[in-house]
Amino acid sequence: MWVAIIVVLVALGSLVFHLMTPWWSTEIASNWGSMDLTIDITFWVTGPAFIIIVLFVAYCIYKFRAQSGAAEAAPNSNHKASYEPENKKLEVWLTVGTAIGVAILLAPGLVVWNNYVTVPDDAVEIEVMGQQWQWGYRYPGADGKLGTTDARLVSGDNPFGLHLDDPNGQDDILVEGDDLHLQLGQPVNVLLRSLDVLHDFYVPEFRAKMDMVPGLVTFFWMTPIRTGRFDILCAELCGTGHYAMRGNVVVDEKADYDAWLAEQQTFAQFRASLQDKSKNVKSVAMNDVIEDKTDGGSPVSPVAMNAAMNTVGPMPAHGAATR
Ligand SMILES: [Cu+2]
Repeated sequence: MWVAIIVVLVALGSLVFHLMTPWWSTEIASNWGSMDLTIDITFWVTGPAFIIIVLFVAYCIYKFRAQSGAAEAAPNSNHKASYEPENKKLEVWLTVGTAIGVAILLAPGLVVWNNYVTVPDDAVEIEVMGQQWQWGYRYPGADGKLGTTDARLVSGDNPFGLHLDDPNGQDDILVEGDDLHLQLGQPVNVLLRSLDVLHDFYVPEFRAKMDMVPGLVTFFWMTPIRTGRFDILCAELCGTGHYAMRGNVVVDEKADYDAWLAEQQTFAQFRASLQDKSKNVKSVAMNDVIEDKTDGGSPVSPVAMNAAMNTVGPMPAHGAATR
C-alpha cells in the first residue's frame, strides 16, 4: 500500500518539478526555435507515457498486493496468477502505440536536422578555432572569402595555418583573446576547427552546437535574432582546463558590428607587425653589440650574437596577436 502511494508521489513530484523548475532553457537568441519545439514535443510524448506507466505500476502494486487468506476466500479472484502467453489485441495495441510515439519523437528532429545542415546562400562564413583551452576566430576580409588553410602550417606566427600564397587569406581578420562578434539578423555559417583534441562550440542561447574534430572542418549555421552578450562554452570534455574554456559572443547592430570589425587586424597586418617587431629586436641586439665593443668589454662571441639576432622566436602566447 505504502509503496503504491510512494510511486504515485514520484509521478506527481516529477510533474510538479517539471512545471515549477527554475532551470528551464535560456531565452532563445537565434532562429532555432524549431529545436525548442522538438524538445517540447519530446516532453509531450514522454511525459504522458511516464505518468501513465508509473500510475499503472502503482495500481498493480495496490490491486495485486499480498493479502493473507485472500486466495482461499475467493479462489477465482485476481490474486491468482494466470498464464497468458499471447494476447494479440494487447500486443497490437502496444506495438502500434509505441510505433506512433517513437515516430512523433523522431520525425520532427529529421526536419530540423535537414534545415540545420542546409546552409542558406546568403550566410557569411566565420571560422572558430578551438584549442586547449581557448577560442580563436577568423573572418573573411573585404573579399568575403576565407583563405585556405592547412593544419601543418599552424605556428606561432601563423596561428590559423593559412596558406601564405593564397591571396584570399591575406585580408582575413584574425581575432584572438577577444569576443566573437556577430551581426544581428545576418545568417552565419560557422566553420569549426580544432588544433588538438575534440572540442564543441556551444552557445546555449543559440541552441546550435557542434563538435570540433582535429583534421576536419565541421559547421553549423544560425541567424542571431537579438542583440546581447552570451557565453560560449566548450561542450566536450577536452582536458583539465575544459571548465575554463569559456568565451563570449556579442550580437551587434550592423553599425556597431562594422565599427568593431574595422578595428581588427588582418592576417597581412599581423604578419607585418611581427616583422616590425623582429626588426626592432634585431636593431636592439645590434646596439647592444656595438655598446659592448665601445665600452671596451670583451668581444661578443658569434654564438651570443646569433642568439641575440634570433630572439624573435615563435609568437608569444595566444591573445597577443590582436592586443
Ligand atoms: Cu574544449
